[in-house]
Amino acid sequence: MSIELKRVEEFALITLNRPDALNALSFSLIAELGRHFDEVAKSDARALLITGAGTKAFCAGADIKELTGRSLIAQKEGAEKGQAVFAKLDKLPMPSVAIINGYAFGGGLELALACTFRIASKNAKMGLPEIKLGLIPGYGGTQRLPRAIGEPRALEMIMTGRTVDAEEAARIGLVNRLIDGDAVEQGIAYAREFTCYSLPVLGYAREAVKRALDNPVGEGLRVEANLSTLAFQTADAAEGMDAFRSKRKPSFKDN
Ligand code: CO8
Repeated sequence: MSIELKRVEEFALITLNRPDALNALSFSLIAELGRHFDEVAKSDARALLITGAGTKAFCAGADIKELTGRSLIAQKEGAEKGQAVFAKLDKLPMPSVAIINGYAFGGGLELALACTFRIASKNAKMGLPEIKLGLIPGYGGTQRLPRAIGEPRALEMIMTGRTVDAEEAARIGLVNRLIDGDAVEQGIAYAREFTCYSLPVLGYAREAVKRALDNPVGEGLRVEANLSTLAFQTADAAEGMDAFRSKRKPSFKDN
């Protein structure tokens, strides 16, 4: 039972590897995940891919067996720790992709929602079933799900706890794309569609779009003006525009 971090070509790959419990996240696994995110942040990986071991589950959520018999304070600290670990994904210098290769429930879907993108195999099933346990999501689901799919659909998923299959997830924008075949290979192919561009400029795009959902539009537009001006100052912008004028392929250097 562990979380594996390895390098696959130009990517960091995290595999949640606890198949006997459908890759459920115990508190110690969440802490381990946080340490791996810190390591990835320092690496030169062009994107982080996260998937689950086996073909049955991405992650079936928080480890339910650990959730009982805890004091109110411990419970709140547990939620805050999980939220802080998942929030590290936003701060990574590179984008992240959740490859949802089976069940993604509760904290598992919340982990996927914290990634920049989500792709899912056709057998994937997703939901926030906490309500069936007498709970509500605690690792960011109430905040990130409405941002991804809108308030009415998010409220329905959270208040009914119902399971959404892969096709519906793609239709409502819960996942970006459905994949077929080897999940990691598909994840790599998906990531290469954007990691061929300048990493810092991709970072400005992520930051600007993130602010769109957190700020009033006027403030968001100011952020966009500042970040797009920063993008203009990069050597990669000079290269991209020169390549266009010279009718050649740009060669971005991440600076
Ligand atoms: N936690 C612990 N063990 C789990 C979990 C889980 N979330 N999910 C599955 N397992 C275990 C099962 O207990 C079982 O173990 P065993 O063989 O020892 O009995 C094994 O994994 C296989 O599971 P099933 O036999 O149930 O497999 P099925 O294919 O029949 O069903 C399901 C798969 C539908 C995914 C089913 O396992 C299920 O409903 N799991 C629970 C899903 C769920 O409710 N997830 C939400 C958990 S709560 C949460 O994530 C809250 C996050 C915020 C918390 C903040 C707190 C601090």
